[in-house]
Amino acid sequence: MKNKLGIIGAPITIAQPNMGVDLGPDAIRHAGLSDRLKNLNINFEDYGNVNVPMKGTNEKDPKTNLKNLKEVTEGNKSIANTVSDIKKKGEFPLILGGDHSIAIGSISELYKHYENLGVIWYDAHPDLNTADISPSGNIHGMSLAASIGLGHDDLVSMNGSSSKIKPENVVIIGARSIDEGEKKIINERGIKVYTMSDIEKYGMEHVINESIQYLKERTDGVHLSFDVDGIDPAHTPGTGTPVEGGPTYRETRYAMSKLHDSEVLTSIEVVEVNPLLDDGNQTAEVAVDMLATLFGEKYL
Ligand code: EXY
Ligand code: MN
Ligand code: MN
Ligand code: MN
Repeated sequence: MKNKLGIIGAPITIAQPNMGVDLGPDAIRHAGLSDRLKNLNINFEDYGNVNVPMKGTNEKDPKTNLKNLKEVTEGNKSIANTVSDIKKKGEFPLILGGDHSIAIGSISELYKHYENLGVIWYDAHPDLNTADISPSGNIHGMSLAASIGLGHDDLVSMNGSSSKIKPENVVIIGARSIDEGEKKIINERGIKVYTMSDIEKYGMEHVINESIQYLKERTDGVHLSFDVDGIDPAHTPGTGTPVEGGPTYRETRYAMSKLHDSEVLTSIEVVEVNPLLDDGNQTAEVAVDMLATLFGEKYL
């Protein structure tokens, strides 16, 4: 990897209802991220955790059908500002979540640095809900929608214009829990989705190679938004919305190794690690294995 890695923790927790996902950044650090990076001779600086609002409720605001909109928006603006500082230093952003709403803040800054920023969304869920179709009002299920310009204006127009990521520059991998409204958006907007059934049918090698090729042809940067619930919960049980029947640890690590070798990635975030729901610190340890692989660690 050419440039220095700039690491931040983004401990937003109130875009989803479980206690504990704010501990995700420190669980990942505790799982030995820095030692693995040092062993890879990666030059990095860890800037600690962004200060974000922690207090929220599990109540939907009847006016917006959203939970904690003001606080989630405020927290994501701080994340966007911190990502901007990292980009100004010419460093490679690595953002440790926190729930998946942090992608609203990270992408609202990252897109400014590219003509056509691509996004790989490794996740059991597409996170394409908006306030009027969401079954929960949890904003962590709306972060990709906001990034392609769909949803509440506070989320969509955060930190700049409303059209940040073009739908055709998105690839979702591992989806296996898709709400009706999200299916409609995927079809209407022509978003490329490899569901778990596609992975079973074609194999992970085909899926990741095709995804890399697809994005190489149409983008000048690629952001990896990695939700640990994208992996089968047998390997990453410490997360708030696990969905059975996901890609294995090995399939995922293989995909990460191909992403490393392709050198297409220009930023990475890892989200939804919740140590309070975990078996020991297993989920953060798996996240660190995936990050080490993304930065060049080889394995048998
Ligand atoms: N689709 C469901 C919702 O919108 O509430 C569940 C979303 C889970 C989102 C996690 C971050 O991936
Ligand atoms: Mn390398
Ligand atoms: Mn997600
Ligand atoms: Mn998910």
